[in-house]
Amino acid sequence: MKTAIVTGVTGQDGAYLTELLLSKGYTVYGTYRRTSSVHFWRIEELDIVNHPNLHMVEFDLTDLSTCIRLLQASGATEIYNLAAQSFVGVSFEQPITTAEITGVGAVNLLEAIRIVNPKVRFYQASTSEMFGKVQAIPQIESTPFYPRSPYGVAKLYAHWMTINYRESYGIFGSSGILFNHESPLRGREFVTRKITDSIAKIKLGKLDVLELGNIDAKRDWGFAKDYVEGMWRMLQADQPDTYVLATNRMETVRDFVTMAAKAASMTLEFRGTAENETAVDTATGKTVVRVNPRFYRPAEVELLIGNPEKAKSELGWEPKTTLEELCAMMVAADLRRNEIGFSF
Ligand code: NDP
Ligand code: GDR
Repeated sequence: MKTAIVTGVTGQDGAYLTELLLSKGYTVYGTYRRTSSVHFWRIEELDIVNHPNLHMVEFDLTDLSTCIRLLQASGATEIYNLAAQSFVGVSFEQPITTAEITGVGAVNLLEAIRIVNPKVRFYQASTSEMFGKVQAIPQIESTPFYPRSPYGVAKLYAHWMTINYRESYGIFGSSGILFNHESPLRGREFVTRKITDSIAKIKLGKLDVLELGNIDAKRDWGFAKDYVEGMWRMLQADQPDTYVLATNRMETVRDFVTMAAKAASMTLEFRGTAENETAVDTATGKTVVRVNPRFYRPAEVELLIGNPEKAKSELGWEPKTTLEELCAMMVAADLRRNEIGFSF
């Protein structure tokens, strides 16, 4: 039976990937950061926190010695590097921390592999944010990069270092350029979950207004559980490579708000433009959504849409969940949580 390291097991993808690997019989070393309060809610929700084959280990990606010792102690043959400062908005406020974790952190793991066991297979969580100011529609593996945030720049460094270690040392380093993927386990700072959680609160009378930034932004949103399957497939392939995982469909943030409201049996009417735009609940006449420029970013990625044809033909990977299904699943989960006062 195989052993894998999943960095960032407390995050959305870490939780789903660990669930998948455990179901395949893997032993998993899931890494988390020491914090003053425990934050295992995702692996608790998936009911895997006490799984006998899951070993939770304290770890920080910025500490090379920890990376080396983790590789030595675990005997893992696969590493999925999902740990990152992953919030684009925060990366403008904390560019150096973001570079250290999201950029250099990946190289700590690559160095550990080079030192301890160059046969270990490595997955790097790259991102559509590397395309940034897009140079082609839809984006594919060969589309030129143009990152628009400190996060995107840090991820691009880690992406190229993964390719460089592949070419320089023959390390099996694969990079998944994943477009936005969401789920009921998404952090509430990201726009889809912010919307589904807020719509649930508005529906239950616990919130008056949802404030958002650029609702004209367009994204290609898929379901995280579908995407972790693609990560695993990349490390089972014969050769390391780079793959786009996406749905090839894009919608605006405004469309996602409308969809979430519909899933909560609400109909919204948008009025005004730009920073004066609002949405009214047609049943009550109340304003329930408002644009607040406070949430605008210094530089924005206006649109992203990916073509996952290469992953389909070479890995047999395809997204299975529609955006409507995903949105309804998230709204249902947030209605349930808010009814019982769940606050993560
Ligand atoms: P999350 O933000 O939910 O999870 C990030 C994880 O990284 C958390 O477990 C976090 O731990 C951990 N982490 C942060 N800093 C460190 C550190 N210094 N040392 C060790 N662990 C650390 O992200 P997602 O699950 O959504 O994404 C997983 C990966 O995929 C990330 O690298 C992200 O950038 C990338 N990605 C995500 C996409 C998406 O749409 N979700 C799309 C493309 C790429 P803690 O809980 O302690 O903060
Ligand atoms: P993103 O996701 O930046 O694409 O990064 P996010 O959900 O934060 O933003 C998506 C788009 O929505 C716009 N937006 C808002 N965003 C947030 N968070 N809050 C708001 O109130 C709001 N209003 C409008 C944003 O400006 C943006 O255009 C995510 C992360 O998971 C990254 O780690 C990952 O690499 C990329 O997806 C692919």
